[in-house]
Amino acid sequence: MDRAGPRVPSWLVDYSLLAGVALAVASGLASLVSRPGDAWLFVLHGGAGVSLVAFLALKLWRVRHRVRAGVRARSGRVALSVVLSLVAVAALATGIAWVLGATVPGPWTLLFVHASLGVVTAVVLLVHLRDRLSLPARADLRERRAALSWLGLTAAGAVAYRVTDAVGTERRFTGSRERGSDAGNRFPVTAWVADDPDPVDPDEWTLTVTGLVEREFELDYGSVRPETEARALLDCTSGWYSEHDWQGVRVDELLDEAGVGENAAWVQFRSVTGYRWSLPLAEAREALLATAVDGERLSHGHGFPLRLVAPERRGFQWVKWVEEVRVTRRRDRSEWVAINVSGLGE
Ligand SMILES: Nc1nc2c(c(=O)[nH]1)N[C@H]1C(S)=C(S)[C@@H](COP(=O)(O)O)O[C@H]1N2
Ligand SMILES: [Mo]
Repeated sequence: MDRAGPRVPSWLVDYSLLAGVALAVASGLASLVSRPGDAWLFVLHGGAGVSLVAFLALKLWRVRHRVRAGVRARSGRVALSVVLSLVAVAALATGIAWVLGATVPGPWTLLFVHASLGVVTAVVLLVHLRDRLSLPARADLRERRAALSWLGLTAAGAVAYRVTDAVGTERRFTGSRERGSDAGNRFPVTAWVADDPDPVDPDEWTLTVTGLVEREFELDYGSVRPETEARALLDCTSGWYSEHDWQGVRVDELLDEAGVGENAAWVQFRSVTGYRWSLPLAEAREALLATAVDGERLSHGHGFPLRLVAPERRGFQWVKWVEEVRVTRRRDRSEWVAINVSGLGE
């Protein structure tokens, strides 16, 4: 085995890589549903990512001869390892580039590309791992110099993380950059996956309040009274945020008019497209169904005639083109599917 560089035994490098990828992927996925108290998730994610750079560099350096031999012998296992290295390096590079302020042309943000590569890395790693990880020999564990080298590598990762964080462009703790705040409808229009309905005709549209309520009712566009204003920040998981004054009707008022039933615990907001999301009852009461932003009527792209404003929730939960408010007893798990398939095949 090549012993150049830090004296960390190779099994410890492997376990560190495994732990780093597991942490990075878990914190990355969890960050998609993050709330304001979750800043630590992003620190963990960045720290795991940057530490991976050091361990991955060491590993690739040590296996370089084996890889070269494997490529010459056309080994399938080595081919998989090469693919794994490429996607892992690409995932790390796109993540760091995003923090440093880079962008890519095309329909996807660099942050989205990074997240996709991260998920692919985890999947390829699982395949790569079948028959590879071996348990460490006892003697290895007692080697003090190895432990110190390991700490050194990890610390180098932490320092590198602080540096990239400090030189990066201005971002929220979620990594998102500001776009079009306080400028009415002039902020990005985004679909979670494929939702792109035809404009909703306000003369044919109604809002229904239904489910576990005493008096189900239906409003037409003219009967929606946008008398409340709320300042709230929309933070899309694709990497931008925008803060506005939203005008609309408080969900609270609609629920009081309908009379919430005894076992009610959730309120679901359903789009004309089938896209839907629920908030716990108490939180839903505080939410707004907006007809306007910064005093401008909502544009079609932003959800006209009515969109949910769910402060402190990530953007994908701010359902657009809402036509139904449904009070329920249990969380509807199918909404996780609905957000991913609505609009597909249209
Ligand atoms: N019906 C519906 N609502 C939706 C989406 C969608 O695809 N369909 N996308 C969500 C996502 S991912 C975000 S970030 C915000 C974006 O709102 P905007 O397009 O007004 O900026 O809307 C959310 N509401
Ligand atoms: Mo989003």
